[in-house]
Amino acid sequence: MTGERVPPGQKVIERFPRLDLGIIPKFDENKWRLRIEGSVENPVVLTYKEVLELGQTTVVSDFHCVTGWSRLDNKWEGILFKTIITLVHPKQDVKYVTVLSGDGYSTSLPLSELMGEDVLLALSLDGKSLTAEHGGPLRLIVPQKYGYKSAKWVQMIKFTVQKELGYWEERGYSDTADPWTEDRYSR
Ligand SMILES: Nc1nc2c(c(=O)[nH]1)N[C@H]1C(S)=C(S)[C@@H](COP(=O)(O)O)O[C@H]1N2
Ligand SMILES: [Mo]
Repeated sequence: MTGERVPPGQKVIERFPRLDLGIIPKFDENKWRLRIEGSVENPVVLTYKEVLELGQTTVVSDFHCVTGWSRLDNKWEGILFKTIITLVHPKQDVKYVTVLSGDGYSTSLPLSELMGEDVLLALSLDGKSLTAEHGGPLRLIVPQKYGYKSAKWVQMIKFTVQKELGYWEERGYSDTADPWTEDRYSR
């Protein structure tokens, strides 16, 4: 497997497919809020404007959906997840983060796996603001995991001590979701 660009069982596609539950939350720039709460010293509620002011980074990464397609070299622009840590100061015993979306979707990850330099709260893709179909205005991007960890339409980020299973993880998909070991289903 050394040197392989694409994980086992994946097929590279050019166009970016859309995959979700079929509900696209309405985005009203004035009413939209990002809530960051849970076991933190300093919970915050940010407006869209405040999110734009957090400072942005560009990361080029590959995206692997558990259903078998991969899209390579996606140029995401957004806020490094790490930045959120300095904003809210998670308490000492925090181990996980649950991300909740406007369509009722959720996913969760160990805090340690969100600290990578390629984990973003993305605002744009390939030079354009994220379209509603792809999770605009704000989505999570975790390139090292199957796509179902990359929650679209993020509205709340919750720091937790105990693991909370996400939408697909509750329905039999792997909670660790590592594309390189074809870690697709929970065992
Ligand atoms: N809010 C939300 N995020 C979601 C999903 C969803 O149904 N709702 N589907 C996930 C899955 S399974 C994949 S593969 C990617 C697809 O992202 P795309 O529609 O931008 O291609 O979004 C993920 N994030
Ligand atoms: Mo997916």
